[in-house]
Amino acid sequence: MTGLALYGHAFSSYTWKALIPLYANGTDFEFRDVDPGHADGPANSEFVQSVHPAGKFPVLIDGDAVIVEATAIVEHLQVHHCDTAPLIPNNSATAAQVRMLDRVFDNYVMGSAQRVVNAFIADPDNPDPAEVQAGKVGLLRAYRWIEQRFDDLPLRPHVSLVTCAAAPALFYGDWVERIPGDCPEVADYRAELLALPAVSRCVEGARAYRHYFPLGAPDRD
Ligand SMILES: N[C@@H](CCC(=O)N[C@@H](CS)C(=O)NCC(=O)O)C(=O)O
Repeated sequence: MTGLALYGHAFSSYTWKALIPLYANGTDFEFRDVDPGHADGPANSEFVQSVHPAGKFPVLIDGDAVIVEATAIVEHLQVHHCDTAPLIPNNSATAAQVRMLDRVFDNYVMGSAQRVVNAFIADPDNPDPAEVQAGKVGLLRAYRWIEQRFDDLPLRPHVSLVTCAAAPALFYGDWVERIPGDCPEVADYRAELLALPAVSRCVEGARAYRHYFPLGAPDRD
C-alpha cells in the first residue's frame, strides 16, 4: 500500500480527472467513496468538508499530504507517482500549452456544462432559462475554439493532463449540448478519449449512477 487514497464519486467529472492518471499509471490507491449510499459515504464526505476550502471532491491523500483541486492532484501524481504515462511534457513550452488547455477544458467546457446542470439541480421542472442558454452558448463557443486550433494544440499524446481534463469535460459537455456538425475534430477526439482504457474504466464505473444526471442521461456512450 502506497498510502495513497482518493476521496470522490464515480459519477463526478473532477473525480474522473484524478482517476484517469491513477488508472493509466497502474498506481496502487484506495478509493474512498462519498456516495451517501456507501457505508463510509457520510464519513468520507465529512472528511472532504473538513479539508477542502469549498468542501469539494476529489481530494487526494498521500501519506501526510492532502492535495485538493483536480489539476493539482494530476500535478502531484506527475511528480510523485508517475510511471508509464507522463502527465506533463518535459518541454516547458509544451507544458505551458498543456496547462492552458487544462484551464480551457475546466473553465469553458466543464464550467459551461456545469451552469446548465446547476440550473436543473436548482429547479428541475423550471431551470433558469438564462443560465441554460448561457451554458449552452459557452459550450458551443468552447467547442469551436478547440476545433479551429485543433492541429496546433498539444491534445496528444495520451495520457496527459489534457486527457485528464478533456475526457470528462467532453463526455458530460456533449450530454448537455451535443458537439455540433461543424466540429468534427472535437467529436472524433471525444470518441478517441472514451476508447482509452483509463477513461473507459471511468465511464463504466459511473454507469450505475446515470440516473443522477439532472437533465436525464442520453441513451448512448
Ligand atoms: N475546482 C474543483 C472542482 C471540483 C468539483 O466541482 N467537484 C464537484 C464534483 S464533480 C463537487 O464536489 N460537488 C459537490 C459540491 O460542490 O458540494 C476541482 O478541480 O477539483
